[in-house]
Amino acid sequence: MSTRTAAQLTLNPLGPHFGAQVEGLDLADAHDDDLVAVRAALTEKKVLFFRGQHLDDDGQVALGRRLGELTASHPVVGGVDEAHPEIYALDSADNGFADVWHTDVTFMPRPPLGSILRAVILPPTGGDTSWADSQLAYDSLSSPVRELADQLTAVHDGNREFGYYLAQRRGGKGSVWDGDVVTRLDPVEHPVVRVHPETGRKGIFVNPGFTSHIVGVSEAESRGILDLLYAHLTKPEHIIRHRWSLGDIAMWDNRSTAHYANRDYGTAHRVMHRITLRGDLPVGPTTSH
Ligand SMILES: O=C(O)CCC(=O)C(=O)O
Ligand SMILES: [Fe+2]
Repeated sequence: MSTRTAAQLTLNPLGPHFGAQVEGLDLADAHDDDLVAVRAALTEKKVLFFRGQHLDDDGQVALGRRLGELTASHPVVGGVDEAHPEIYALDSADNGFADVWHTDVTFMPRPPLGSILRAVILPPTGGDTSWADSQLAYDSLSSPVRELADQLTAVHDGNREFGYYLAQRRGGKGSVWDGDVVTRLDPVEHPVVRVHPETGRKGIFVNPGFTSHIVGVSEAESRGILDLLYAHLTKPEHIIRHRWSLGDIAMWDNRSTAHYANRDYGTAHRVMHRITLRGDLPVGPTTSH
């Protein structure tokens, strides 16, 4: 059953807990009120889909600017072209894959608040993207494990995925991120459980893409704890999966989700364009200010 919010957005839920398709909204021609409602729905539903859209690169950037402050395309990967330094292209012909569960850019002190992804070229079959609800996953852990996770801090390290790119393709000079040119990917620490800055809900905030280890425990303990959290985060009950069509836009709250793009389309070509909204410093249950 679809529901109408105050600002007249029609949301079709994609599962019992999270994910919704927004019906009847042309993102290229949305009113300010509609976008306020989209922003609220994003926090509540965590992943939103808009079908049959007509956005090009300029339109995607313009939409992003109306929803928040855009970051550079990526801390170390350049924009899709000179005119669009905000657009991160994932192109299968240029090794652009995301077939590891991750939350975007958690290897920086301030990971993006959210991401907006547009299908540009799609394979005939395959290439679905899945999202996991990290708050639902946290809530369904047993309470002793929640209490353990609440106290932990993890290191996130972008060198594993992007160190080579910064050195080889950017000559050691990355993008401007939070006001500084990125020249090194120093590992950063984040709480293992993130308290959502808008709702106060807690979610698992480690991911196999970028988290290297847990602070203050043995290597074996770190591996065991992370494996437990990853297996739990990615249980089918915590996931929605999207089969892409051209014209689709996906938007996700990067503070409460992780995602994965299937690499199951052989040598077919797949290109996606992403922009990201600037986020804040992750806060944990025990973070003191
Ligand atoms: O290619 C996709 O579907 C998702 C890629 C990805 O991880 C991203 O855009 O952040
Ligand atoms: Fe991603």
